[in-house]
Amino acid sequence: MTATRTPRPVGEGVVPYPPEVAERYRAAGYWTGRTLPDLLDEAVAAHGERTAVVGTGPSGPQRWTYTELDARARGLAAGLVEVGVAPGDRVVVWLPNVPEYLEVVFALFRLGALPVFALPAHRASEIRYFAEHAEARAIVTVGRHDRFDHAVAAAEVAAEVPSVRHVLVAAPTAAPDLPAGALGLSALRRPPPGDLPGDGADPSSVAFLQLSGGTTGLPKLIPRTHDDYLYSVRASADICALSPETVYLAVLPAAHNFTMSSPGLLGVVHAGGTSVLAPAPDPDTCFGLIESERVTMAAVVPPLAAAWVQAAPRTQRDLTSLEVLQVGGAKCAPELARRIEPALGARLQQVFGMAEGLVNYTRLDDPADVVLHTQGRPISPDDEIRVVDPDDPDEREVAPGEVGALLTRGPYTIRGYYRAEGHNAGAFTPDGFYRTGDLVRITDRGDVVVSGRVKEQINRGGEKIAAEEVENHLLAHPDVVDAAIVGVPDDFLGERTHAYVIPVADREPPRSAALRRFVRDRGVAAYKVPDTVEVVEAFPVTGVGKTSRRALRAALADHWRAGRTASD
Ligand code: OOB
Repeated sequence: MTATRTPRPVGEGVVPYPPEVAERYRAAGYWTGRTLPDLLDEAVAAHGERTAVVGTGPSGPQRWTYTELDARARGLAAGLVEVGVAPGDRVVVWLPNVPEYLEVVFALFRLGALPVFALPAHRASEIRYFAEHAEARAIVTVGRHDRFDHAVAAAEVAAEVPSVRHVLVAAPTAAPDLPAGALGLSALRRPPPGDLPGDGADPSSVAFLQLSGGTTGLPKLIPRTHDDYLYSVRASADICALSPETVYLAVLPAAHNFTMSSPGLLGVVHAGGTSVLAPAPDPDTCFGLIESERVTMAAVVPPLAAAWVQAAPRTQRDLTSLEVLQVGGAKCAPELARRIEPALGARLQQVFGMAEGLVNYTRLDDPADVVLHTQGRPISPDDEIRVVDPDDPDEREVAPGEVGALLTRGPYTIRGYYRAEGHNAGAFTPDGFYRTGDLVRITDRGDVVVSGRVKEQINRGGEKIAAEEVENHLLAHPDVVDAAIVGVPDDFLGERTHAYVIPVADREPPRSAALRRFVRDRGVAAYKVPDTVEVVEAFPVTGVGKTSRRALRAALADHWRAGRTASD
């Protein structure tokens, strides 16, 4: 590992809520002055002997009560302190859905370190960027998972990023097969101590950095405070009627905002229920867990909901415990929405949220029409919503019920991305509204209907892809002079990616398979590799492209559609 230097404190890159606004949120009772470690303390006090988490980790199946989870988190926190992880340090958490995820995250909260959340699908290029941007002290990951050795990739990143001192691996206790310099988590577990440095954390401070889908070349990090996040967790748990009887199946990656807090794993901790971590999202795995753990609630993206609906009639598994299926992350088509309850015997709840803050839910007692055709309404009476004309430089509001761009501000929506001053100037209005990039209309009842997007992002079945990021990877190829990524309709995913690539003149043009492999080999998440690549001599549209990338992408998307219609 290269020489380390002292990372700057996290607060430096954070846009705070204006003091008078913060005061208002406190006075309204949204911000209660509690912290994420307090959340676990409260669960231990009220529900200590209830099962907190069930799942299969590197050391096999696990089932921990709240008391056990807390003891493990405290013990691990003590070990982390010993190796030098200190309050304020950032730690990249790159874990699949294993029970150790909750142990690690609460250990970091306990010692006042900040998780930087990564998705299991991320690869070295994303992890390197998060570690660099957050000046992370450590990376916590697993060994081989999903045919990929995360620990080896993490060790490579650690060798390149000066701030990173440790690679910590949730590995089998008996046979930890670790790259040089990495430490197994089991070697760090100590008897749980009493006090830990994070126990007295400032509730208005940043608790962790969450990941954004991204609209530009590099993904942004989202600083969330204890106060704002816990408000969204408590209010979500209430809206979704969580109780100690709730058994929540975490199907999507645990670190995603949907799985973590809508109401997700943390909502379950608040309610004293049980979280079951699904090792894979397929119907076989999940139906088996629904039956064996008597799961009452799960959260999925639309393509998974469709796969479950399709598999349900043939399953031998008993799914009768499932009461609610949350669907979100991408638009749930009404045709799919209608099939959920008949196929799965569970009520549908639509969730339209974003890691930056705002989350909307259809309510459990909403009429069928609202649940099928809208994405629900915001959590908080103080979520401010403006629907504005996307083409109006003054961002004037559209007439009630008309489609426009959604701007929002509220008690759990950030005021700026982390260390992103330039980007923030465009992503937020001067008075602190977040420009979501979503096109919506608001119904008479006040429910939100998502109808499209103005941001340069592709929503591939809930996985967000910034066109520019993928274009930059293609442009790194020596035989490529230009590239444009567009989203094209896909029956299963809603949308998939298509790349138009212009090769260097007078050379053998690269093949599409080779270009896809090139992007993958640069160490990016597989979902970002273009689904199809078309090598073209020039962009097959004229009169655009010189003005803006945005106009070019739009014209190319039209061109793709026109080609389909002509040949169908
Ligand atoms: C969730 O969070 P992110 O940060 O991965 O993505 C946010 C974006 C939204 O701005 C919107 O473009 C899209 O994902 N989106 C939806 C949607 N839910 C999210 N578009 C249409 N319909 C929906 N129901 O995706 C997320 C965070 C918390 C809870 C749920 C989802």
